[in-house]
Amino acid sequence: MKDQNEHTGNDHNEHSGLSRRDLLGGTAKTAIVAGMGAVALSGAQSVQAAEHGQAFELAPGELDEYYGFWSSGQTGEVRILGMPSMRELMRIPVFNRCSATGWGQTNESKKILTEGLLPETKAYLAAQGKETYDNGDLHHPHMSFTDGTYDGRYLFANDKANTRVARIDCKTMKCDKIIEIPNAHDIHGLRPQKFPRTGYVFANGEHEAPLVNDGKILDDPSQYACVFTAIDGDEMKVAWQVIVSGNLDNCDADYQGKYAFSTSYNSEMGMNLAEMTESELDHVVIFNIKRIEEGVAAGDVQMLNGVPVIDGRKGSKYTRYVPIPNSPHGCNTAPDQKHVVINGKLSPTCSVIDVTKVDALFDSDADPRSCIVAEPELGLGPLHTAFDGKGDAYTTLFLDSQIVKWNIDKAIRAYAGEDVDPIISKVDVHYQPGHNHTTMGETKDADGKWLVSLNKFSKDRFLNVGPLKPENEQLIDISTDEMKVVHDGPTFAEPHDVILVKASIVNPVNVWNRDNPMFADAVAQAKADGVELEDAADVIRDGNKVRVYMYSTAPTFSLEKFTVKQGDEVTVYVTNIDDIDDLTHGFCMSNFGVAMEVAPQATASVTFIAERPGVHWFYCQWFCHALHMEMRGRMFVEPRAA
Ligand code: RUQ
Ligand code: CUA
Repeated sequence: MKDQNEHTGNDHNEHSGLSRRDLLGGTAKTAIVAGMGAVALSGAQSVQAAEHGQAFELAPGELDEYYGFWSSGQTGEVRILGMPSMRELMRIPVFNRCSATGWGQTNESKKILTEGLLPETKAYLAAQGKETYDNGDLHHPHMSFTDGTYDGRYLFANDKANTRVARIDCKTMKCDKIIEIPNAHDIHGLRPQKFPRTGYVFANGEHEAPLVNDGKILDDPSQYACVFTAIDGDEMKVAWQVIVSGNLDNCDADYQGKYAFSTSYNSEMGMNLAEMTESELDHVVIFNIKRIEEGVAAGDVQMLNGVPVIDGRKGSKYTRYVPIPNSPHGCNTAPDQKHVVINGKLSPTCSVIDVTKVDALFDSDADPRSCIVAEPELGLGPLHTAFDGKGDAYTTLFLDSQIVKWNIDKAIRAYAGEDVDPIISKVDVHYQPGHNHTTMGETKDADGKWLVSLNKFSKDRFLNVGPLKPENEQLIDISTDEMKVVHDGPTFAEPHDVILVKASIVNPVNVWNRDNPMFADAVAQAKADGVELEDAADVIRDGNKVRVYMYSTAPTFSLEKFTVKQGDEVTVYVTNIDDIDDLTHGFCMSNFGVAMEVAPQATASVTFIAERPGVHWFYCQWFCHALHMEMRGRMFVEPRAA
């Protein structure tokens, strides 16, 4: 780890000599100029910025050019930001519990949160008096692909905390499926297949554990395994799994539909820090998708928890292990459809795999390292790499708090012995970047306009809000060789990863389609009860179960009161018959801990035990009308006979 400072000092930094405040001043001017055109210029620097910079601030009412789909790490949700303005547009609850929408409480969301859980997980949760988990750790949101670019159908995301994978329907921007992955532990890296389409969603189990984890093995790591999973993204079912040597961190797929790649930072299968970082080399596992499919079809599997599992450990015909310097992390396929960049983390290098050289690893006994065509030294702590579609790569340097821009072709020539420097420029970010992402950067349509750096620390960058600081995501103009940080965006835990998708690809609906499977159970129950949901004002008693059906239309509920008995299990179904854009109602049963969103043309339902006698107001909790306060009604709970 000698010469790392060669490129990490100020020699590549255009801003050297300026303080952070000076930089901010310049940034603010750039923003004003970019937003207003060439008026009110206040110095040479601003003129230049106006000529060369791209506008990122939008005037009121203007729409963004891209959707940004953000993960939120341990918050467990997905956030939608407009890009490049970086205005937060929406939050999509996924693995978390949401007070506003009732996610985790409505019957519709509970079905999604529980139906994909394994039987032993349900039993564990039942012992806690719970039906599902309340937390998740959502790292990697990625959109479905067709022919190497985003297709606007779905977003997929992992839950590292509780080993789940979720899908979001991009028509409604709601989570529509969650499955728990058997045999694996703590899903981390997740990527959809890019070609011919998604297809498979690849998911890495990060933490190794005994393959049959029944409490008989602790201190025999030779019986520990990590499992790679291919999920059928259309069905949201596990298609097959592969046991690997070492652990699994991040992954990506190629543009040919032949291979998937996963980094392993613990090839040693160490159980503590010293053991995990012991060897000089870890590896990338390359999965041969066709061979694995053939192996599964031929029955070369063991069935574990109903899933065909292939043995892909070292020496197997299904995988290859490419040695990579100590503890690689990010794994990013370039839009040139040919190169995969493996980020060094503990090594100051990135290793570039040429996918056209991978066939030889499987078809002959070629040296696994023969697919590596470049290994540029970039700086300290390379974690993730983004691309501009013009042959350049942008790698986050966690320890240096910088982004380094480098040229893939030059790195390949330097590796071959030519005297060229692949590094184009570096820019300081604030501070300690993890992921970064460019506009359309993980597709073949990368357009090289914007880069977002997701920084784990903000330190002194914002007003102090106490010991827990926000994180900081920065917008960087990459339309010229000199990268320019143009905006700081503080966020709550944790802006882990993001994708930036051209707005024209994403076409959500404005109101729910009444056929949406989200509330199909409610529709079926109403039918069985002889109730017309869109015209309902009914109370159906079924033993001690009571089903209350009402519709909402601003500013009234169709029932102004209803009566139940103490101890009844009450389910309230609300159908919002308003079909105007943006006319969401809510249903909140006060002092019952019950609240939910009911968007236009949706049905939502919630179940509770009416254990409190007396009069209880329910009210609309979404400001919908001038008479929104008046949008309320009463539930009367008759006391149990003494
Ligand atoms: S990993 S900071 Cu969870 Cu995305 Cu690299
Ligand atoms: Cu309906 Cu407020």
